[in-house]
Amino acid sequence: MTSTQNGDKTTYLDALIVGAGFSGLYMLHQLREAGFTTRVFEAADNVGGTWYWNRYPGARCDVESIYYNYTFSEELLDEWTWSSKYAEQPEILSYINYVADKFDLRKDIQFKTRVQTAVFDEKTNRWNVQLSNGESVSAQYFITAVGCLSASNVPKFKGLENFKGEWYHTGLWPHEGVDFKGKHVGVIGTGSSGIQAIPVIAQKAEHLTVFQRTPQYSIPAHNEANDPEYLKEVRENFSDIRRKMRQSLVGIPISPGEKSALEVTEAERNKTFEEAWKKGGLLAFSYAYNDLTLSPEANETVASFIREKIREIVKDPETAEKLLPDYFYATKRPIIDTNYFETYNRKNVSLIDVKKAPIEEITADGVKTTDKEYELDMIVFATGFDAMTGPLFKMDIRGRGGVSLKEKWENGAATRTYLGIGTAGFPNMFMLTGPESPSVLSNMMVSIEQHVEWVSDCINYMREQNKGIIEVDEPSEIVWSKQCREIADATLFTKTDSWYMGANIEEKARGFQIYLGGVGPYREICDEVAKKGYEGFTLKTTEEKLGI
Ligand code: NA7
Repeated sequence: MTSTQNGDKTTYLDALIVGAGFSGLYMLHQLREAGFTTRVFEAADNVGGTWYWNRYPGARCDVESIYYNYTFSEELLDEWTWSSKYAEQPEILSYINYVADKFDLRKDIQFKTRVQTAVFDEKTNRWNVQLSNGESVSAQYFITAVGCLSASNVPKFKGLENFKGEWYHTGLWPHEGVDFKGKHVGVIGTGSSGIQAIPVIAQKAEHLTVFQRTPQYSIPAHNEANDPEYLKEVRENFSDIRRKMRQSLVGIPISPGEKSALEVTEAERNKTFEEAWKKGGLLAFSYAYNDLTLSPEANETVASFIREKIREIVKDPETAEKLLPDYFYATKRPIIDTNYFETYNRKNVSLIDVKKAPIEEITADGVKTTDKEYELDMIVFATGFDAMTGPLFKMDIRGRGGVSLKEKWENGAATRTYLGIGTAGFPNMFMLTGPESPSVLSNMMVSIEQHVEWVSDCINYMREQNKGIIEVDEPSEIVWSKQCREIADATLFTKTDSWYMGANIEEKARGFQIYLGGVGPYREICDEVAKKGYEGFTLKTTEEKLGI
């Protein structure tokens, strides 16, 4: 469906999509169905996005599988069955491949091809895109479907190049797998990835040394096989479930408790928390009361309950003490695990506190902290991602006047978007689950479908109205970004150093770049904007000049 004009080997498209993860695939499907010439460019050699790269041992989704899939196709919903409550990475990747085949998406995806630069040409009102294979594309619409957690972060440790052993990052895991047998393995990092990988690696390695900077609250996932009767019930009621997911705060059809943690007795609270611990899952604790992420005192009730659980599970009191977190619960991504704290009762596992004795360098033989050197055959970096803006900044995206997105957003210090979808000065560019949308603080599948449908409706509307250019008005993004910050500042989220705040990347500016108002209210705002003819954007025909 692409065409080459004027013998210049440039491919002309209606829409270019970057990334073949969940958002890119659905965007392709929607636009292609509507008759737009569309192509996806993907760096990997297959579909999957984050689920293609994150193949580390124990990788699993922390949103229940029944809510973590596309909902746009009844047929697809009927055809697919998730085997367990929290799907493992290989099963999720099979699902994505199944979707790609079912909707015949691969023919419009170019793999092993990175988008390197994307420059808006003010004369043609099109995006000129350069690819890693030397090809050029001219597209009317430039759509980023790059995910929020795809730019992996290996901290700049001195001496890594001297390490004689093997090293890996959880987010760039080798496809052929890694053999831990007989090895002395070090894991640096105890976020979601580290906490999922550590129990699995511990069972295989000769010895595992965990280098922990910040101890984490983690609660049991209680993963189990999905009961066929339960799945049948879910299928029969899915329209209702989908409606509730869409109207909810985080894309999961559960509402937060209505009471404050401080208005009940300690005994009642402990009973509630005990039930939450038994139930497990992402929201069991944070939704137990309505003020756990708002009030420091309320937060401390849950924090101290989980600390007590850690003390009960971990037999060595010194190790238990090192594992006790002291930040506000849930202000870093809440973590659910399978036997994480229990793993520290194994004889072949040791825990090193690198906040107390920081890592000085990686040596030829292992990791050297200010205390001592640990000899290792292998290092696993579970050190996370340059989140939100990281994947966007990996491309050189330039809008009007040749200004790059990185310059406009001052390397993340002044990120400004309207609805997390567009930004002024970058006409016809749409960001799927971009900064300042609910994104990572929601069930990504709900947010992805909502963004994709909104963007495809918008592009269809443009065609119907004979418009060729859509651009965010600067005042709209000023108001939206301010609103995002105000909502976040009223919570405890901004009081903790986390990747939500950009605090995990040394040179990155701190700032909370997620819309916390909830996916239900957010959807209403986006729908209202569309209903009012895309209020807050300026729409023009390609012949008209856009305001400047
Ligand atoms: P995270 O959650 O960012 O975790 C990274 C971990 O690595 C975390 O424990 C960090 O400690 C640690 N880290 C990062 N840099 C260093 C250095 N320089 N030294 C020691 N330790 C370090 O990434 P994940 O991959 O686990 O999870 C990302 C998301 O994917 C997750 O939240 C889910 O949404 C899915 P810190 O806490 O910064 O002190």
